[in-house]
Amino acid sequence: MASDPLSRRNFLKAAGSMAGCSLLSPVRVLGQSGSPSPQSVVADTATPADYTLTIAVKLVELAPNRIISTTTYNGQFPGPLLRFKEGQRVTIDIHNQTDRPEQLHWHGQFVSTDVDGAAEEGTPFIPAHGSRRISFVPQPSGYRFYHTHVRAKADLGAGQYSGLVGPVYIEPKENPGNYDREVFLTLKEFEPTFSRGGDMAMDFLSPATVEKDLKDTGEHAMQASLAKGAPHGFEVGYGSFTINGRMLGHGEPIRVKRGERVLFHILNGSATEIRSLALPGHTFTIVALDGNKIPRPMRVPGLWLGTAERVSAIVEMNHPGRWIMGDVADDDRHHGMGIVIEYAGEKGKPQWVTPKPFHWNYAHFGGTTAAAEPDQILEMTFAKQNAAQDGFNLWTINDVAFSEEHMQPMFHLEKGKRYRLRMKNASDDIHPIHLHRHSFELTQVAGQRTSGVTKDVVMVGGYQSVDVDFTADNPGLTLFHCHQQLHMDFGFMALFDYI
Ligand SMILES: [Cu+2]
Repeated sequence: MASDPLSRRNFLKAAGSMAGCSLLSPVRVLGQSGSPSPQSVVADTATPADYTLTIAVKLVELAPNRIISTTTYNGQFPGPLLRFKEGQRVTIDIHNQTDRPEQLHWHGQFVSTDVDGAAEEGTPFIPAHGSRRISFVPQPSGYRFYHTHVRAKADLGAGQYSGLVGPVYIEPKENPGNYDREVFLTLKEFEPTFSRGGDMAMDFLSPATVEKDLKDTGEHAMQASLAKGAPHGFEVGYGSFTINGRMLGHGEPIRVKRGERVLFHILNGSATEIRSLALPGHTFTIVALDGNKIPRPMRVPGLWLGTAERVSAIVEMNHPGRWIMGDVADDDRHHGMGIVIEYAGEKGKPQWVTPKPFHWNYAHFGGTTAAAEPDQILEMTFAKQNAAQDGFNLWTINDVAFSEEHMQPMFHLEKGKRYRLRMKNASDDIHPIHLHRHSFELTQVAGQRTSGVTKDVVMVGGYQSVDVDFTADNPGLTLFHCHQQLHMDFGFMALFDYI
């Protein structure tokens, strides 16, 4: 959702120049030894860490004369691609040069609570102007990522509104890929502002089945709030849209050759938005979702990604030209959400062709066998209290809004058991739901049974229900939340513990 007509004009003006500026091109600072810090508790600082990540406010050039100030990892956006080897322990020094305590979350990995990067689970903060050395065994293999995990609330400079997002690839023990090369893309908006209500696409999920009781509950609550004179709760819009930190037309194009098979690893690094992506004249063969192989590769015309979701897809380059791979929302693409794909020897203005509307159905990627039955079903209902907290929507799970005062675990797990989370969404928003330190198997999506799709984020559509199953195999406090920053900051979290 683009927010600002002025910035749109600036973009159109800037779009005239196509110079590939390298002022702030990514700088590799990995593998450097971290400087010893008084706050490193367990660190043997005489031994260099394998990786160093430094959190600091820096300038990022999204386009010529579009230079923003934001918090980054190692002075770049996205943060450096970290390539780990499955099962091979890594040591990482994290330096925080900002004025606020930070958390660095290893999204999608099965790590312990002391390094996972969620204060709610008990991970220590990286103190302001301090450091922390951590160590863990990367797993499972595949496309993961790292990002900040602090609550931003009304502060649009904090949390994932900042540039604190970077990709991780954990090399599997054997490499099954049939492709010529890999390209990592991080989709991310900048220059956030608050508005009243949004216009995000909501009709792309399939099946479209809504549950009447959820709809009645949600609409009744909304009508009651508006009838009392409440405005719509705040939403966030953005002034600039980027892929790998560059607005469309201002980064290096992806240069390809006819016949090449390019494996794209695409991350939605947004704080709040759902993104789409299409490439005119080409299709995507999806091989993995959230870094986990799907039962069989599946060809689709375009992609939809909720906040924090990843898609790995092979594109066979068989349609020469200069093309825009971009968001299907014209406004967001015109504000920068796209990247140029350039075939060798091709010149001219990059072309965009609006695709036919396409839907996104997780069950299409599933297997044909039935999912295993769970030992226990845990029911959850998500609800919105419109504009209930200082004008922000307040979110509840089973009528409880999570807060510093209400952090007691809501669900209790026994190690080794298989649980089914039955998530019912009594709001009209789509929620990208995330479970820490575990992954889950999709077993029911809006009334359609499925199996075999393993993820760590799933979009639950408005007034829909989704079931996901997981095995409780990583003891310790485990955070469950909506990954939409405005939702997680205002109540949409719950904790699991192991009994
Ligand atoms: Cu949400």
